[in-house]
Amino acid sequence: MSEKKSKIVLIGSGAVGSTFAYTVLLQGLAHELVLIDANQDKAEGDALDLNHGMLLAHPMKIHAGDYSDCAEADIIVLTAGAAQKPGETRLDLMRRNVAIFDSILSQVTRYNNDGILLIATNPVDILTQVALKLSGWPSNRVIGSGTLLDSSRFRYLVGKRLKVDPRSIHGLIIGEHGDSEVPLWSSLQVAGMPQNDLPQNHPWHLTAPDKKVITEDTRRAAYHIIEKKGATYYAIALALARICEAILKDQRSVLPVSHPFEPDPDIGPVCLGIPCVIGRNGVEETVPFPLSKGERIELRKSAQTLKRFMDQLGF
Ligand code: 6V0
Repeated sequence: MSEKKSKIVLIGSGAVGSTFAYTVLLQGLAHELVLIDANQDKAEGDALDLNHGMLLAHPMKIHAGDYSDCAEADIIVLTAGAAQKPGETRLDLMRRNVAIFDSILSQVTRYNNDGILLIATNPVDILTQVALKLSGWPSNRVIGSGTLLDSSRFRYLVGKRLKVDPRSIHGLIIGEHGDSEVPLWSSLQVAGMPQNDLPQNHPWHLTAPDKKVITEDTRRAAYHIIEKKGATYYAIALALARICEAILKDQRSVLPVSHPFEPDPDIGPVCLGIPCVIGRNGVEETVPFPLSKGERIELRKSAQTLKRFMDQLGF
């Protein structure tokens, strides 16, 4: 029996999209990768450039295409978006990105109705919810990159402070990918040891000021990078590739992605970063997670922030 060939379609071959495409090639993640962009020359140029490195990385089929190539795609990754214009409000930018998603998704759903949508375009939680509604696809198959990148930044910063490999640190950021995100200090573990249980004289103990600095540095990470080089793309590209890997290899990895969650019946379900089991069907399960009283309040606020934007957008 021949193995089913895996296919990823990328829509938006800008800084994030083309770096993701390069990551897919380096990791040999799929049999076929199709690049679509409103700027067709950019998609074609990227495809050529990537093809010229193929024999030095992984053999796979990479080409620029159009929406008919979405047929039979396992994953359709959306990194297309408008850049903020000078003086433009966050809400106006959101409205333009909603309009872009509307036109893209009406095309995608003409050719594919059983793939998985993976959204990275910002504001990612809002656009995941918009994509869920516009596509009409079930929520297990519409995934936002959520707080995977933020959690990776968080673990990196905790590891740096403790001088420990971040892979030995388990910790999550949940909620909005953005200013209201919530670090779960109450469940942080270092080498399997709950951080909160460590005595003050333990080398891995974190003080309240340490936590404040790490929280702030995690929240401000994107701003710092954008101040220095105008955009962030390497780490988000790796985060997107990690989600694709979990899906295509049916790994059932627990990753904090954007998925509908109801922290309070008064707010109702909103898409935000929560830990989910990711496998061949996308979100296979959501994972119940413990919260301290303070974290519960912060998560509620984060959900409220997102709900307000959804209401303003009329969704
Ligand atoms: P970019 O380099 O401007 O690329 C955007 C691309 O989208 C361009 O190539 C455009 O031509 C293309 N595009 C625009 N409209 C359309 C359309 N209708 N159809 C097809 N293609 C279109 O931006 P960059 O790659 O830096 O960022 C892309 C998005 O990712 C932005 O919304 C960022 O804010 C967001 N990010 C999300 C992150 C996350 O953690 N979720 C992290 C970093 C960036």
